[in-house]
Amino acid sequence: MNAPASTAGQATIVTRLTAQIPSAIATIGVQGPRAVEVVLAHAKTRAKELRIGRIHYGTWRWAGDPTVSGEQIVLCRQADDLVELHCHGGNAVCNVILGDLQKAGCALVSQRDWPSQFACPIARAAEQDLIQATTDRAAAVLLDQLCGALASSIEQVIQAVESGRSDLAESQLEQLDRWSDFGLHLTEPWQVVLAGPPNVGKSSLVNAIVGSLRAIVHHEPGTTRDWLEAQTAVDGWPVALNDTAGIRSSDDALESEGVDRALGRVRQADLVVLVVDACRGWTDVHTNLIASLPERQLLAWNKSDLSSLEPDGFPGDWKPIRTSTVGRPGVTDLIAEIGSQLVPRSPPENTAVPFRHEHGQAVALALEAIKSGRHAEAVAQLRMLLAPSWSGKPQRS
Ligand SMILES: Nc1nc2c(ncn2[C@@H]2O[C@H](COP(=O)(O)OP(=O)(O)OP(=O)(O)O)[C@@H](O)[C@H]2O)c(=O)[nH]1
Ligand SMILES: [Mg+2]
Repeated sequence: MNAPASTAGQATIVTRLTAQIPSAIATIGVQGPRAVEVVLAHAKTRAKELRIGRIHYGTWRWAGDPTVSGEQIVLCRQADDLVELHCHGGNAVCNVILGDLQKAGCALVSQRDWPSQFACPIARAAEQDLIQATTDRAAAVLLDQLCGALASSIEQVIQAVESGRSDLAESQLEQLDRWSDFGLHLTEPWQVVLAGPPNVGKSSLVNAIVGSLRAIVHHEPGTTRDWLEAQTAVDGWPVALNDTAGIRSSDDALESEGVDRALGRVRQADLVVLVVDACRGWTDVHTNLIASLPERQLLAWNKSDLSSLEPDGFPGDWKPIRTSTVGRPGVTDLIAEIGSQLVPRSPPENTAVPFRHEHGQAVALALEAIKSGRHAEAVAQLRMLLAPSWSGKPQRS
């Protein structure tokens, strides 16, 4: 029978504090009146008690079979009612330990519901997003927000409005607004899509950029059927590279579905790399694709090892990048160009960056209000971002 979740009316809660992805090490937090008791019921350590601030090495005995030699763990009691448990970071290991703690009566909560030491909702959000950050550069920007860059900038805007300096407030808000799109991509990678006719080398380029044989490459046109996403980093920023089916009309229902999906990816992309086979040159497929391209677009003149002809025959003012996946010439240039299109200017240290939809939305609404002279409304929008009880939804008045 499960033990009661609390001896004092308060639940003992458990969560995985590190990202929910396979990693070398994971940290599990247990907090509440029974935290020490439930951990010690499974943890085998030399110590008879867990002293606050001391590190204890031990093993975790599985509830399923206590005779199986357990998982190595490190325990650290942070407070009377808070224990951190460090273990190997595979999902299977974490899930077993979390399951054992639930069976012992702990309530499993999400990271969002884990008590934070920060009262400011912006710092709390940054703390949560920092856990999910997949690159050092994204983490550094989120750490700046955790340390108060965005919150203090919002306070400055409020001060400027309240002291009658609405011009200053407007320019500060415009400055913040410029980083809103960038900020969203710190945890939601930029979507880069490679598109073009069959056999031009889209899958080969994806593999060359990510540095592994992620996508199937074959000399037969029509190899890639569904789209495929590969997570990577470009210039230190998180990017999802999307390989797509070669675009052509086909009687094959499966291939047509793949083409429709490819066009869907193109329409949703942050940046599209249009791929041309240097031996075949620009085609009608490329011309037809132009109307669906987002603002950010690049032209890869691929298989340049097979043709020495200068790129030609395309409309507009494209600046094609000659690439070859044989020996990779040009691939480095393509990666650099993707990086500079996505993030033309990196934020200097301590830049205030709205990093959640609700931040960007509140900044945009406050800017709109300031521009129309509705100063009180602008202040209300911004104050909501700083209110400890804020639910995360800006209100339009
Ligand atoms: N010589 C040369 N061959 C290339 C290059 N890039 C791709 N290839 C070859 O071209 C063929 C097609 O490559 P893929 O990467 O499968 O082309 P794709 O555009 O993904 O093709 P679909 O999936 O059919 O749309 C394969 O035989 C590749 O080895 C290149 O830069 N140079
Ligand atoms: Mg392919």
